[in-house]
Amino acid sequence: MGLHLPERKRGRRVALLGVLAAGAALLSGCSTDNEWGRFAMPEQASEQGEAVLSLWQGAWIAALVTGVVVWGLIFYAIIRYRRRSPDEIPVQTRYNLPLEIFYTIAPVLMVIVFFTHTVKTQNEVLDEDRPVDNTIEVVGFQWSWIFNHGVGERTEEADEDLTDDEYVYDEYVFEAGTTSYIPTLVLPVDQTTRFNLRSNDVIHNLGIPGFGMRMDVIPGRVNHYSITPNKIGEYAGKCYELCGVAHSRMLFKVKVVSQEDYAAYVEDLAAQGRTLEEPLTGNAYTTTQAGLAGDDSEDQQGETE
Ligand SMILES: [Cu+2]
Repeated sequence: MGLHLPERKRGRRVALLGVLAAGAALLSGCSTDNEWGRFAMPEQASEQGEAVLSLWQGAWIAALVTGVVVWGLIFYAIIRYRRRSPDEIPVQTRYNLPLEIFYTIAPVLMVIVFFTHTVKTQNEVLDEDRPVDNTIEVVGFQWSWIFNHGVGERTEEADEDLTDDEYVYDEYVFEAGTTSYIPTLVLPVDQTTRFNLRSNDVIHNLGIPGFGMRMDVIPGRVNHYSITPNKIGEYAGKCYELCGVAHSRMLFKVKVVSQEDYAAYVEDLAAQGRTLEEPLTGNAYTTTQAGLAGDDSEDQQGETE
């Protein structure tokens, strides 16, 4: 080891104080009301999104404090130990056990802290025991979305091992998009809505930045997550998994409305005759509803598989 330590402790103390002051300034400027305080994450409109935002902010603050310490030490060493004469040879130091122990333990501690907070937030966001008020059967297909809102009697609770043909409501009303029509996902405020995610073709990903959530939509299995929106408003959503030539058109609008407006919306869909006993799936939709039957993308898909 060619390390040499500062000879005077005073300089180190000054550097440490500077780091603490910078950290304190950062923390005090951290608010969720502005983009800087959110570290560029969009404003969050759900309970789950707020948990994700806190993790994001904490991770940034920890990383910045670490960065300030490292940058501070680098510049301190550059200036304090610069070469002063052409023939100067620095003090040659071998081994520094306390320092070596420190820089082994410190990164391990950092990893433990990041890991613990990530797992904690993940468990909170993906909590299976949170009571579900509504279920929406989501189908991602090349290249849009279908949202089947469960209505009528709820026969059972969807469990963790949801299978592909298990539906908990006896009726569904649907909103469906096409590559040229962007569908709207309407959600009631302050209620927990569970998304059961299905795909008939390739992997898609249902993501809503305003809720801080996204999840893969994988053919042959049912992924799911729940969201409790807590702010009425309009948000954007899209497919986050490159899924084919019109992937970029897999957009959808998200509208969080009052519970009364949500009930009215669902009734309106029913009044339009968009009621089915089983949720509309991508295949049924592409062949019967959207007039995409002539689209040869399905055939190409079949050939490449
Ligand atoms: Cu997609």
